[in-house]
Amino acid sequence: MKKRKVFLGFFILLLFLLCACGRVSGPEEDRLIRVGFSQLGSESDWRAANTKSMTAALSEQNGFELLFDNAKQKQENQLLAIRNFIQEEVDYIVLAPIMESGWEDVLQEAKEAEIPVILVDRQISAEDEELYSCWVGSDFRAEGDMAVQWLEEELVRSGKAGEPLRILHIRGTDGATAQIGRTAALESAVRRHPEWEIAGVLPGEYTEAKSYELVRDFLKTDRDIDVIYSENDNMCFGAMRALEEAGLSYGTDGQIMLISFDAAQHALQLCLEGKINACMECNPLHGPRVADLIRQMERGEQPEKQNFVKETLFRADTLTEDILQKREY
Ligand code: GYE
Repeated sequence: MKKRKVFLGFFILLLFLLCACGRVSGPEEDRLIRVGFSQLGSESDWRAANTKSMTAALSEQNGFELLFDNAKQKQENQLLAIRNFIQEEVDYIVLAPIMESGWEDVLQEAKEAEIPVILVDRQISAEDEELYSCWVGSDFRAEGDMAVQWLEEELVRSGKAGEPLRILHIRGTDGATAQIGRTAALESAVRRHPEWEIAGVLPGEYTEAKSYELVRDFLKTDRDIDVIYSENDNMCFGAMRALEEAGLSYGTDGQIMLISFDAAQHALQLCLEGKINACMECNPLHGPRVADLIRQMERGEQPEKQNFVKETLFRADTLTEDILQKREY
């Protein structure tokens, strides 16, 4: 009897010790990776899809603790957010930079705090490549080139190649990589085509409201437009509203051709209906890609510095309900 009690006591002690040991190694294994994400704003459908993808991928369930900050389209808010993440001693900083310039100081601070920085979506212009670990996003120049190529082909198809063409250009936020690339593609095409003319350049800041106001005012003095090149879907929606109010028709059956970027759900639906002639895809689903980059770095691997996603152009004349149904955003 006594022997049995001693044995039981010993067994309980052993169990206790095992549990205690388990507890020492437990939190290390289950530790969540702390990520501070500075999102630049919530200006567009693209951005909403991007935020959704990022927050879903960097969830607790997937092993992350996410500190999220929406900078409301202001760089100073992003600088504040990053400094806050450094204070919080996060494991990684993810930055969707509103524009390319102005990041050197704050990223130097992150570097000194030994916090790796991952850029997502747009890029930065800093000469020191060591200021960030890697970047994932789109090739915006290639997007612009594809859109312009569609226009060239469309003009050939409709027998209008070589005729004068007036283009209204609605630009995204100045200095953003997406703006720089898409604008450069159009400007280079205009240089190739002496018969093409930029009728006006409107700084739409990627929002529907701003674009609507600018196009509405523009049309008061100039209605002789053949094409609208809108650097995102939401600005295209704003332009459509202004055109309707001005009594101008657009789309496949109208007098003005519309080219849009992003190709999010609503824009694609309008493209299917023939209201937008061509939608250039810009993929916002970077969440799983960023999570993957972090996991690679956690394993001690150095991911590729630049990671481009593949994209395609949708045309009103070839888009189908079936394609639309299969889209994720
Ligand atoms: O095209 C636009 C958004 O940087 C790719 O930003 C992104 C752009 C996108 O506001 O809708």
